[in-house]
Amino acid sequence: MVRVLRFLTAGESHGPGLTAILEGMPAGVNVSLDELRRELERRRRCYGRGPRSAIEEDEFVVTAGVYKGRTTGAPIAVFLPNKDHVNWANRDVPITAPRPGHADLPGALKYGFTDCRPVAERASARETAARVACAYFARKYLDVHGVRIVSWVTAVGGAAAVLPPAELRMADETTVLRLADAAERSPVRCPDADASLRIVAAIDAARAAGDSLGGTFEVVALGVPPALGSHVHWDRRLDARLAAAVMSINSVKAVEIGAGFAVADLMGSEAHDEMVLEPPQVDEPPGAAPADPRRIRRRSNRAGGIEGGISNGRPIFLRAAVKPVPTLQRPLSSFDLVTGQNRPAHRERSDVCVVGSAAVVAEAVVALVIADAFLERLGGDTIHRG
Ligand code: EPS
Repeated sequence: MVRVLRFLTAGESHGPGLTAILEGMPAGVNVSLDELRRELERRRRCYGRGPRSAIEEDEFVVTAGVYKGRTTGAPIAVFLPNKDHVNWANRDVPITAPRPGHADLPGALKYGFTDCRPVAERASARETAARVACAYFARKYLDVHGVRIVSWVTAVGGAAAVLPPAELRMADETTVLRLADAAERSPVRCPDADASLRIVAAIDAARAAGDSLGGTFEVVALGVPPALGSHVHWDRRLDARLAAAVMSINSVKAVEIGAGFAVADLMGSEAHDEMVLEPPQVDEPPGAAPADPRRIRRRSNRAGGIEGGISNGRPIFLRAAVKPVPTLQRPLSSFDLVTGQNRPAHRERSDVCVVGSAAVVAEAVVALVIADAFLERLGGDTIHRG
């Protein structure tokens, strides 16, 4: 289906830079370049990233769609130059031994390359900086509607955080905000301080061993009203759109919504979120709808805020799993596309763990999907009505 809010990104990891275009933003949303810089910084700074993150400062220029600090309704364009480009301009290192787990081999087979470099350059998670830039504008639009999207890391390489029960993380706003705040202070985006230390140690050990680590994270969107998305067609379902968006993040291999896989082991009576209609307020006008959403109370949120592909007014809760980065300093076995000989996979500078950054990118893509669903419902020339 045609989306109201669309975005495109272009650019290679070591090329001149990334270009992002966001089309469909309403006019009148206040934006700030400092806030956009901070959003990019949140993605970049997680412990476990490679030496590249010290080179790239994620400088950017907004070249269209913003006038005097407000969106104009026209496409927004952002260019993020790659600082490392100058260091790579004269370096042309082919990748002929594909890395297991990377796009190298399937990309080379698909496009008929024996050098996987063009595949690797575009498959690189550097591209996610452009998505975070687009999402900044979507988040500012969602701010107007009181929606807040947060994330935290739950485990890396088996080092798991001790967190409040999932039932609370899925449903209780105070718990969610407390975890989100704590994650912001952790070098690895983990709200459990003790687990943060264990994760840092695990990352150091993996780096020393020439290995890499994956993990899991959770994303919560607070303040999402009922009625976004739709049950009427598969591609309008909000859960399907969110799952696809999160699955599209480099290295993500699994996405759960609400209780996710755990529902498979539950009885129907345990899996769903019972509802109670509270009595009307005394000042409610006569004839108010019997199912006024403000009167509906749920005892739990195992549905993760979505039933039938439609938001139900409860927090939207997602969980995702990230695989370990496929570029290993102690490479796995592979073969050479040019010589046809078996040999270790290509090795080059890379990250050891990207779970924390992936969580920030997940916030971004969730914001883009929810903003799109809002605009679909409300229309979107301008945020100012009348
Ligand atoms: C990436 C490999 C690393 C990451 C890069 C994504 O870059 P390099 O190969 O230059 O060391 O740092 O991510 C970024 C530069 C970024 O901004 O996120 C990869 O192969 O996916």
